[in-house]
Amino acid sequence: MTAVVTLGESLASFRSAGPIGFGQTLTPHLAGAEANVAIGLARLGHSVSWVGRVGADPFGLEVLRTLRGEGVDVTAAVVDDSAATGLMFVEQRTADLSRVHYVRSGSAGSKVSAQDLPVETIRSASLLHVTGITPALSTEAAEAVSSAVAVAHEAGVRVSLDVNHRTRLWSREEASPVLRALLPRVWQVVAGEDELDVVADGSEDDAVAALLGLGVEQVAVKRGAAGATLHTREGRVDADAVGVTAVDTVGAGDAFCAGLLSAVLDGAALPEALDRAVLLGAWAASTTGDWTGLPTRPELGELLSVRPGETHR
Ligand code: KDG
Repeated sequence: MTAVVTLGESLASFRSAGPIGFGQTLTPHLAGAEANVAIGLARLGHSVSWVGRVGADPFGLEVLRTLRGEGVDVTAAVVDDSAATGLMFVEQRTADLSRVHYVRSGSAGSKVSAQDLPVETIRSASLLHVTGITPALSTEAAEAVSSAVAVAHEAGVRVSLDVNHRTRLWSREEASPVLRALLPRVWQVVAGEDELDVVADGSEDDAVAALLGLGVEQVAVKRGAAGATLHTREGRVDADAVGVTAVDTVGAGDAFCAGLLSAVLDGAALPEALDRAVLLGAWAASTTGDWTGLPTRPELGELLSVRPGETHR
């Protein structure tokens, strides 16, 4: 039985080692916030299904092959021969500045619709995980998310929403009403401290109080190298970030979600759940690629005892 269902767009991402230019090398990878979370969960031994559309092109087939290879169920995924798989380019402009360029308008992934949902799989899952990226892609994609959330909520399945505000896809003003409409059916909100205002107003305490007042049960706030906080009606739990050498922070937020959801599935207490979330974030930030360096279950704790430059023999 599938423990977690996630819904979104998976893309082919092309990464540069420096400024993008003709004659430079780009390395292809699988990207997409929901796919990253799915792989993080699968590596920790959880059963997870990814739902979405890819184009009938080499990138779409490679997306499905990679997800399958990582142990993610893609039986509900649709290969759409009327549109291309979405692309993104991650340009390492300087050592400290990465820029994302999307070629995804009208992509197969943006055409995901409520008709694509594996309703019975969602109803029998423990969790549904969605992000604020998918509703930005198209009206049909926004309806697919809202319908999946309704199906899950009605069946008593906990809904996790990562705000994941992508300014290159939509403004705060556009995102706010769409994501806020989902909140009464959402069990967990995950947000960076700079994007909490997309879903609630005021200071962090005010925003959290408003979310809990709507029926949200837990709110995770990510602060990058400054750690994270998990708020519930019982109060707050804080965790420091795990001290690592950050080489690539893209995907760290998705890894954080995977860690949190994994701990929830294991029935862990809140402090342990938050610790696992920041630990997974550290694995992602200290390895290259959105998800390539994420740990298997036996590797999970290894990062906690590592000193810079260490070799385990
Ligand atoms: O969270 C990492 C994502 O940004 C990346 O994999 C692609 O989903 C993505 C997006 O839309 O930015």
